[in-house]
Amino acid sequence: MKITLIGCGAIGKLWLAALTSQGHDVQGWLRVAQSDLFVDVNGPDDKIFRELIPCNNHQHLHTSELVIVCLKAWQVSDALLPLLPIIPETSPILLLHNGLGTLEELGTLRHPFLSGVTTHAAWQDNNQVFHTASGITHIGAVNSQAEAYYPIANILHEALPDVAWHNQILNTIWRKLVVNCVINPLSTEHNCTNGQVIHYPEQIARVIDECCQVMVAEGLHIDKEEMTERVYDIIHQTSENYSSMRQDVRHHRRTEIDYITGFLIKKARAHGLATPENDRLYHLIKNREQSYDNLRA
Ligand code: KPL
Repeated sequence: MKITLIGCGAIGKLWLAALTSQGHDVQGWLRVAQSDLFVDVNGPDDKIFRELIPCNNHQHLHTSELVIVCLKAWQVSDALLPLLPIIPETSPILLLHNGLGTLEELGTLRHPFLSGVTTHAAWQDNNQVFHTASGITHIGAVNSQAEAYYPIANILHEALPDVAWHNQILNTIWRKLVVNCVINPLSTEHNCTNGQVIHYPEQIARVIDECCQVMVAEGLHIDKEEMTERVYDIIHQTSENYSSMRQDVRHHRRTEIDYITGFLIKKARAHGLATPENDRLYHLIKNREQSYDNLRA
């Protein structure tokens, strides 16, 4: 299958390596165009992938049968909008990122759009990617044109298991949003690992309660107790990790707060709901971002 992968961070490179190994005709797509990229991925099973992958070929993009976008949420619309006229309108585009709100930024969706979340863990040091934990990638259609593309889940599963297809992917993504609304800002506020977030149970409960109210108002199915269990499970499973937001703030990078807590707050306002704890965390993270923006200015 001919595939273009936009965004070549740790998770993007994981997919580049896995799909190339599976025999697919894959190219990477970088913001600053380059003709190839050296991909060096070290798997959890000591499997090593080291290959030069072609990049930024317009003809390849124009004939790609699948486009995967592995960018931070705030990068998606700027990167994807100029490329949409080049991508065949029958080729599905899969967005894989934390948070929600990017689809709204893309306007009318002519292509089949899929969305997904992944629990694979990978980090990059000196251009070397370490795939530290295997996980599950949940994907599904977000517009009617994409509903027929469920066989993509099998193709992706053969390359980088597990991949699961969901008929109600928005519900799955919202559940991941709740996990991120809890762990990401709290681990950043308290400058701690995901595991140490457990020391703030009242804050956790307030964030979950507000998120569940918004989900109900959105007409989504949610059970608060089960959601709370899910959040604590992820805290335990990733207890040694630092959340992506805590890492972004530590490295003075823009965070995904607008697409996580910010998205939740926007939806809450539309339903006339108050979200005081999420508001507080949103402003706290925005102030942190502002403080290092000021340092740069
Ligand atoms: O998705 C994550 C993130 O850090 O962005 C969690 C689930 C919190 C794992 O670190």
